[in-house]
Amino acid sequence: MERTVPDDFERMWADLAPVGRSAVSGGYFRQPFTAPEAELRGWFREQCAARALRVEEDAFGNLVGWWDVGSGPAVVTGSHLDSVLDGGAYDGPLGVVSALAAVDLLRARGVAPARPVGVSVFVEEEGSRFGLACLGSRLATGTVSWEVARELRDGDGVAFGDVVEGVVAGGSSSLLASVGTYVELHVEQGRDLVDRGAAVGVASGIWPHGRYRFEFAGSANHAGTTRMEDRADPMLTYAFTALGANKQARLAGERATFGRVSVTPNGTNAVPSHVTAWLDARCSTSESLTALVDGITAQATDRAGRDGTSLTVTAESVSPAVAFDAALAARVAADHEDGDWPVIPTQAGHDAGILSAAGIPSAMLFVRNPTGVSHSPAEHAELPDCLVGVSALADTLERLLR
Ligand code: HGY
Ligand code: MN
Ligand code: MN
Repeated sequence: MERTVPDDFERMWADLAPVGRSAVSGGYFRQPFTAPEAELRGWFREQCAARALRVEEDAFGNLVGWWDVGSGPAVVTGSHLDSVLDGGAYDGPLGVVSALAAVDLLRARGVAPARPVGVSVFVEEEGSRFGLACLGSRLATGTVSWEVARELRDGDGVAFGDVVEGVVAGGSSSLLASVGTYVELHVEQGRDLVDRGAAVGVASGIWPHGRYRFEFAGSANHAGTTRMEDRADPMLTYAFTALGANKQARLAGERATFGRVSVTPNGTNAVPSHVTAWLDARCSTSESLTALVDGITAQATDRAGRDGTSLTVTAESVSPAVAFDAALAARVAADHEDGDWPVIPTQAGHDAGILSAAGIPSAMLFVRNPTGVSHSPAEHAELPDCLVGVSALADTLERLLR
């Protein structure tokens, strides 16, 4: 039976729908090197085999399915298959499924690429298990070293190095050596395209952003017998800090979030001894990011002084602003039947940003998200928009492969 492109997209989407899905929330738990993620990687290999794409895996588990045609620098497109904890279906997989469907569409159009084409899957884009976002692409570009990455630990203390070495031998990567241009299609994580009435858009750049570990230390004590004035309660310092961060970000027109917290000993009837919380901060400029994090830290330190607690702040990762190749973005966005596609910035991090910063000309396509909700089970894109995205990606590849 001949498979049509919409059919293939829907079939692939249906293949992925149950993998790693929580029966409770309907969200996805697809952390790297867990069973659901392994199933997705197996599925990707099958899809490549069905299309006669040669699969190459690097030492870190990053995958590229190669369509070995033409010569010279390759055009690679793809995204990631891992999710945040209780994430949506689209963040990552939409880019991988669309890339496979776009290869089908190019072949159906009879396009003979002048250059090799690759479909990529990068590992641990979300940093939901080992803490560092875009870990696979950082390793593949040499942005982070194996020596640093192998020591990153998940919540159970398992080291990335041990997990990866269980899958493939750790080491270096030459996966991207032949890549001339990278294109990542992604569900939009805001409502810009909704507001503009456009099904697809092109990325101009990524806001600078970072993850910061705030460790508050106090004194454990009895919740009943310890007088309120005798406590050194790190929970209070943390609570004040979370409220202060929100207020400072709102006043500055920037973004600050405490979305993860760990309490020791985490007992109902004890004043805690330690609270560790992670700040995710994102700003329009590097200067404003530094100012915001400094401001939040100063306010928290002052409060710790008054609470009799102490605070240590560690920047776990800071990603500078990404300005995607403007000429490439313009080339991708211009002169379509429906006019020019909008070129818009994003506050979300992406592997394409890592590759761009590493000197690989990169572009991103966004597909409209009706509510803008992302990193949540409610994340969504309508099927007709997804199919417009596949066709937009195929058009983009055609332009780049000429
Ligand atoms: O967190 C982020 O911005 C991304 O989705 N990894
Ligand atoms: Mn994400
Ligand atoms: Mn993503």
